[in-house]
Amino acid sequence: MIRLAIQSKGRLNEDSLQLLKDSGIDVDDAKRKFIGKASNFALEVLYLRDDDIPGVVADGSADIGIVGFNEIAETGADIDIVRHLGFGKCRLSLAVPKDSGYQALSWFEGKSIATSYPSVLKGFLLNEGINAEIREIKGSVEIAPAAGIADAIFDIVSSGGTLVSNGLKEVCTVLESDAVLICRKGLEEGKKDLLRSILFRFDAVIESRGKKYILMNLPSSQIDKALTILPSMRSPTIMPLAIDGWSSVHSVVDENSLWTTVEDLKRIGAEGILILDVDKVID
Ligand code: PRT
Ligand code: ZN
Repeated sequence: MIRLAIQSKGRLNEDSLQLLKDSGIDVDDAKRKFIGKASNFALEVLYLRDDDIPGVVADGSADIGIVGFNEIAETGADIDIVRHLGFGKCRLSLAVPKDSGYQALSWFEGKSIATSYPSVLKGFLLNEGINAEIREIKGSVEIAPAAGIADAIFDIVSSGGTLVSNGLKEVCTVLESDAVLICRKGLEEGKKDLLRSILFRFDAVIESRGKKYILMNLPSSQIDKALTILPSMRSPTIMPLAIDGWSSVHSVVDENSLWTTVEDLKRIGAEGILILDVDKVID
């Protein structure tokens, strides 16, 4: 049995549970429970506040955990980062009132900065040689300048909408973050096997995200051109059709470039283009 700590509620809860589900691990979404068990895998799930996850994994109360990289950076917990999971993307940034006349980092000299991430901020200021006062506050950091609590803030930003609606502008990104899978040091062999099995599944799910399977009919004379348009994990699969002079071409493409790829393929004579979801990718 291996014990995984995830956020009980909040921004990472749903995506963490979805990743387990997509990996074929069934756990009950026990919002009000503290501990749950997978019905088809030797896994226990601890539902915790995100702030507590690094410490609980470091002290061995849980073996592995899913938490924002920002929390690891702040707590400095003695754990191993096993994978960046690609969801919960955000950044820790400095922001100032939009009419502050900010031009360069030296603006912060002698100023006060409100944050829930004092440790990351302290490291950054030290590195930049800036003397500023750090005011630690737990929540609603973005109202600090308007409330006269601090001159600026250092906080999590995602879309940036919260900053704008509080009359602030982002001036410096200090740390990029996403959810990470963490592991305690010195995991026993049996648990390492379970972790390897979980990772194998997570990787297949993560690898498939943002990918589409595309298949089409193409005049065989155009295959050389198609090969320059289509990236694939190795190379596209090409099979002759029953009609002479035509081939069926299959490939995996990135969702971001899907439509430009389709347009390019149409231009060289592709027909009957099918686009399918990719469920898992196993290298
Ligand atoms: O209750 P618990 O302590 O577990 O949760 P929490 O309230 O401390 O954390 P929660 O659920 O808000 O966030 C959990 C994790 O999600 C964070 O540690 C980050 O790793 C990640 N994450 C991703 C974010 C955001 N995006 C985000 N936008 N965490 C917080 N925010 C805040 C941001 O500070 C701002 O105030 O959401 C607000 C909206 O952001 P904008 O820029 O989109 O407007
Ligand atoms: Zn928290």
